[in-house]
Amino acid sequence: MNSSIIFHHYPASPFSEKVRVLFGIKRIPWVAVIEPTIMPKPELITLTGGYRRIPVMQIGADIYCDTAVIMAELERRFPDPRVVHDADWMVNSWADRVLFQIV
Ligand SMILES: N[C@@H](CCC(=O)N[C@@H](CS)C(=O)NCC(=O)O)C(=O)O
Repeated sequence: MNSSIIFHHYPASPFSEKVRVLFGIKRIPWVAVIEPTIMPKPELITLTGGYRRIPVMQIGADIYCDTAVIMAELERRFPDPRVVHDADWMVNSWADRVLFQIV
């Protein structure tokens, strides 16, 4: 069965923007659930089992937390065109953890 992608995010989330851009480049259809920007997030927490951050991707009964996990799954399911290459993961991690904190 081909379940649709439900993307839990909010418009101003920079982490979500990475995934929204990937959806666009790969022309992947998705639907949105707009989540609160700050706690409380009772529905999200219930869905994820405690993970509170945005974005979260839902495909059927599968829940993907963290943009690196989300992007890897999108590359696996939608390999054409390939956007994230092996060497990009290191840059992505550095940008998320080091550069993001500084800027
Ligand atoms: N490592 C996570 C970071 C996600 C993240 O920090 N998202 C922000 C919004 S852009 C958030 O939910 N912050 C609220 C919080 O930390 O409680 C990812 O790559 O998805």
